[in-house]
Amino acid sequence: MKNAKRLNHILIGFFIFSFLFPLNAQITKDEIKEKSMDEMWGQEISSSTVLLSERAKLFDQSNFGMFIHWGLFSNLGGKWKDKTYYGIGEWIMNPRMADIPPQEYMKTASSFNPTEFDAKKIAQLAKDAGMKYIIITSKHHEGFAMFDSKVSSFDIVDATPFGRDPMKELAKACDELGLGFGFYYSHNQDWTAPGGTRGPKVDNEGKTASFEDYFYSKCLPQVKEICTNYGEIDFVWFDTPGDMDKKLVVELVDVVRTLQPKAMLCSRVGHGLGDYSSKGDMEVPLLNMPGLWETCDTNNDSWSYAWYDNNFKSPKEILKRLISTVARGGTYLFNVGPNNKGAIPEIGASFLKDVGNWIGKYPDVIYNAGSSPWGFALPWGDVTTQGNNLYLSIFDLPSDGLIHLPKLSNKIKSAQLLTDGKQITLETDKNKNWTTIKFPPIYSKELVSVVKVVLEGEEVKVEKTLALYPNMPTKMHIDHATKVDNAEQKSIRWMEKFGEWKHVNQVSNWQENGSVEWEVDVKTPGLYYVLLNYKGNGRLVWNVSTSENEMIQNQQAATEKYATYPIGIIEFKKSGKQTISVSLVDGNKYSSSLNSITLKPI
Ligand code: FHN
Repeated sequence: MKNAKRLNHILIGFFIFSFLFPLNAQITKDEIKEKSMDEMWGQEISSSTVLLSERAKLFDQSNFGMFIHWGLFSNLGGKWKDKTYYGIGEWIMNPRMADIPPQEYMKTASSFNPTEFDAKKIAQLAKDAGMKYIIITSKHHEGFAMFDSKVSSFDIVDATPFGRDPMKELAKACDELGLGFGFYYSHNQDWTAPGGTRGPKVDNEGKTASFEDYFYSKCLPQVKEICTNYGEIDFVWFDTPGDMDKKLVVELVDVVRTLQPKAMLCSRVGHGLGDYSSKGDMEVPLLNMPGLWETCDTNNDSWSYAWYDNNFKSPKEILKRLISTVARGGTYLFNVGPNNKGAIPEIGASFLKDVGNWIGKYPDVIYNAGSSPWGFALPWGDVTTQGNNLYLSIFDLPSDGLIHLPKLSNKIKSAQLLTDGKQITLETDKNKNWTTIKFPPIYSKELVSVVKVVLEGEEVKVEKTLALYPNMPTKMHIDHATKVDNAEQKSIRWMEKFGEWKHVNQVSNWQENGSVEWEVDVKTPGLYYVLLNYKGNGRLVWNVSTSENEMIQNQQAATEKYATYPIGIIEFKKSGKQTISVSLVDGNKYSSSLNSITLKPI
């Protein structure tokens, strides 16, 4: 069903990154600081012919998969020579973390003995979590093969006391449980193979090694191995292509297409040769996106196991991010990191089981679900669809229990709260543009309550303008703005801890008369608090005005991190469509960066 909508978008280009990493250049530590890992992502896909194919089904319909980062880095767990390095654990050997020389790093394999690895248990966890497939690191940037590789002895069978091929065991366990299975493979970066990007520049004999040397002696043959020795696989997830030569990427893709015609390739293979687009790490977009795409996210802060990282996302947070990804039209690939013993940390595992229990009760919210007709999340939660049925997932129930659906033209046949196996019919009310569902005054123990709304009419008809809610704060991001004048709008991203990405759209570089405008449909006239979220320095004076010529102006502090500040109270005198605009009156015009405005009923 999502496919049908997607066919309207035959050519989809995600040309996001213009500066790519120079292949095989001599890299200094300073340059590494400059060339961040995001500059190596590849998000574009060139065609959507895959949309109708059988092989797209698993990805397109299941909407939820397990990602696993497991490697030699898991044995170190974020620690090197008694010192802890905070950030994504799989990058520990990088100069920005512990800066471990390749030869020294490779020796750590002799102490890697993950005796608690239990493929059946991991596959069962994915199944219990409601996930439909597993994608696991067969070789990450460190260059260590987590499978039995005949091409390199730097692999789990030859170089560790463990001596087993865990990928064989996991592929089999997935097959037995009816789960899809695929491999992550770092094709461009290889930090221990001579010639690999960011790897040694010379081989063991001191001879200069080119990228092609690495590619033909290790990368291509290993990809043949993972595509030959593990039965039918569903995915090959290449990562950080950087500016790899197209000819080489084409060769890799040919190998996968020949040996595993059913396997889907993510866009990070490079050169637009993937089947679906992979968003930036940990990025759940705010607006619906067409085409086949995925967001990969992790259950704590790091992708791989780090001893200190128990900042696990709660079951409710996971559900919110999963549902919102599906509501935007995407698929959610959620990562876990087994530890040095091969076991998945208990807290994260138990949270995933809670998620799975919830999905078991509300499968229609996730599987084969369509995106929200509103095109963005609503203040109380988000909406997914099955044909003409809306599934309202309520993350934050307003205190008056009224769930407002703005600008929905269809009449409602029925609205039912799905709870504890029972269906409770809810009262609904339609007043001009606003449909309201009355939530019963009962205590729901659900992480996220679900209301199924059956609509009249052939198709769902919604006008996609923003609305001002009378009973909840309405947060409007730059992504939702209808106009940006004389100021610069751009998407930015940064790492909180090393490798932990945050993404926002912001407006900065304010010129004379610079402003950002949002169009909102006001339900209830009255007074609303105005809060702005921004970063900058010193103190800033902001002006907020409406199309009814109401205006407030105030000064507030600014910090280098985004923070929310109250600006004052503004009045909406009439209901209906109005605009609200924000401008920077005084302060650093270049660096002051606005991210969102929130209007809160008093
Ligand atoms: O550098 C990797 C990182 O370690 C991790 O594997 C993520 C997962 O998407 N991919 C790269 C950075 O984007």
